[in-house]
Amino acid sequence: MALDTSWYTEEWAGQGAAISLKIRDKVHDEQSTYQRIEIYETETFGTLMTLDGLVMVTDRDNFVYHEMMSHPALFTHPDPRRVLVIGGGDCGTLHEVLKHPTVELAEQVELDERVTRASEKFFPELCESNNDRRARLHFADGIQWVADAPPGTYDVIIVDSTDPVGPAAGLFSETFYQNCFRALRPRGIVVGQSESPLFHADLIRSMQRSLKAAGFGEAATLFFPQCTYPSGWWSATMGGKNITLANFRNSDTAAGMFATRYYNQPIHAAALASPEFLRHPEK
Ligand code: AG3
Repeated sequence: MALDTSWYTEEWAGQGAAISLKIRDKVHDEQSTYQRIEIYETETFGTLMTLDGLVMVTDRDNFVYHEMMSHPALFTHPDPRRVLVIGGGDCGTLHEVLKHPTVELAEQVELDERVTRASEKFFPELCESNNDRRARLHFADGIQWVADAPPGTYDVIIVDSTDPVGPAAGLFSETFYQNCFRALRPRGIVVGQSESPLFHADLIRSMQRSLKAAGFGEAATLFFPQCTYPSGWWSATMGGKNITLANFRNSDTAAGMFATRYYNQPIHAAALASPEFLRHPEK
């Protein structure tokens, strides 16, 4: 299907703004049980996957998001061995998690198996580690998975979800965080993608409040650019169970245990700095 000279556009609901990417071709279009999965070849951002018309991943900029969803939490934990990824069906987060030599088990619980199958075909580099002996791919409801997990199962839980609407809404609730708290071992960390600081500051504030109400002693938000997501500015919010989120294994990150393209020790420290309007909720 040749669509030369066309543009893909995601309009940012209620913001009077949008992102457009020039596309060469549409290479996949499928309605799964849960959502519409579309894949395009773009002119300058490589392959693009959208779910229900919203940008999920492009070849060109996904490294920033996937590294920031994984490495800050994993380098804050003193010894992350068992990691759960909820959502993350493109497997990019799983790929970053498996770079950590301490990790013994990385389970991914994605609702829609079709997202992972499409990703295996169109984003092979994100799926490179799917056959790692430490990786387990499950296709199930992540909310139920965490509710059913025995207490103290995981060291780190990463919530790589879609926007907080539809099936993903429950992944931003206090009940879900209570279940995460229970499913984490002492010193455990939960981190979830928390949308745009510019467009969704209230969501970030409410996530921090819900994490604390669910028992997490500390909540901290990481800020980073993500040029193809709404506003181009994104965040991830962590909750720590008896652990200080401001400290991390500096020496390990600085030593460059493995290759990254965005994350490093100064980026980690800088990403924890909050803008004024989020430090003072009234602004
Ligand atoms: N997770 C974040 C998707 C949110 C994007 N929102 C939007 N385009 N409106 C994507 C999955 C990456 N592994």
